[in-house]
Amino acid sequence: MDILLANPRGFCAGVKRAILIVENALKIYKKTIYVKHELVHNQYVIQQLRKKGVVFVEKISDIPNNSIVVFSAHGVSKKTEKKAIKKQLIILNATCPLVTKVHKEVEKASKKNIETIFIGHKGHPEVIGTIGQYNNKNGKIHLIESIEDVDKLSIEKNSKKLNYFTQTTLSITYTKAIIESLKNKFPHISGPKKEDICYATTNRQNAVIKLSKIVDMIFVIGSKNSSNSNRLAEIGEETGVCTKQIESFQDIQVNWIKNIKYIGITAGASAPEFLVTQVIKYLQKIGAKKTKEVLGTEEKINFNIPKHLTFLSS
Ligand code: 2E4
Ligand code: SF4
Repeated sequence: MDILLANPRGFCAGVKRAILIVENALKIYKKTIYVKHELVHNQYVIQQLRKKGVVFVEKISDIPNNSIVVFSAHGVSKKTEKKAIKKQLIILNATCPLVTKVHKEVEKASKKNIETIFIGHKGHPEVIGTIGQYNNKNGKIHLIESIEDVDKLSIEKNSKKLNYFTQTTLSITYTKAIIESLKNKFPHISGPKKEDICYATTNRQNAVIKLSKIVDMIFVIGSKNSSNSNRLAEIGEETGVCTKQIESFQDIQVNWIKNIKYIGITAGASAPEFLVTQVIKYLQKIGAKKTKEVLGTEEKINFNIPKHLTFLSS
């Protein structure tokens, strides 16, 4: 058996930035750092930060007044931000800049009273945060998840203008199909030039598709609540190659890989590289021979962290 590694895989610029914000905040403030929601959707990242004293909460009301709060990479609604301000919390915003970009677009539509359609997964924190930028009693924002939802959509009859935006981690192919059906039903709808799906999501999905052409099985390393990891597993499966989503090497069952000659590995944007290394080591222990990277789009994107948190990082 040989191992083929998807490239790019694993941490994206938004995740690296979020983790650096929390790590530097720990060093600078030397106080408990509270994080609203899991900073990123990976249980190993969360475990490591917990060990360093970080406290994760789901509600702002669970944080003592005047404490330090970090907003997770998925972003928060205006309401949540207001609650944090009211409690006089010091806010460190680890929302990915590419999520913030969508927030600003939705906010603009809200201010202009433009009825808006948001494509995303119900209940996901990014979706709650982004929809929560639409703060207008006269306008409306509709959440849709599928083509069937487009069929069911009813828009105000006198709505001359209509916008759409999307979650950053959706499936490229399926989202294109939803947008096409939106455009068929509402020819006057307008949205971003490209969907709001980010560069990292796009590159990781393309890398899995490339991998699927040369392997007999794919491992996607990523937690079950990670939308972008779930999409990678779905896309792998859609190519017809048996795909297993795993948290770590411990989830691997030897009988899965009995007759496998080429095994592909990728990791979601929130999955640390040490989990990939562990899987490789485990597979080598049970007989894997060569390991090779399958190169896709090179990534050079890097996001700065807020200036007051930078002096520690070189
Ligand atoms: C924010 C936006 O959104 P997803 O569930 O994929 O988040 P995860 O934490 O797994 O990945 C990082 C991230 C954060 C992706 N997009
Ligand atoms: Fe930002 Fe994209 Fe990474 Fe999400 S997957 S944190 S939008 S770079």
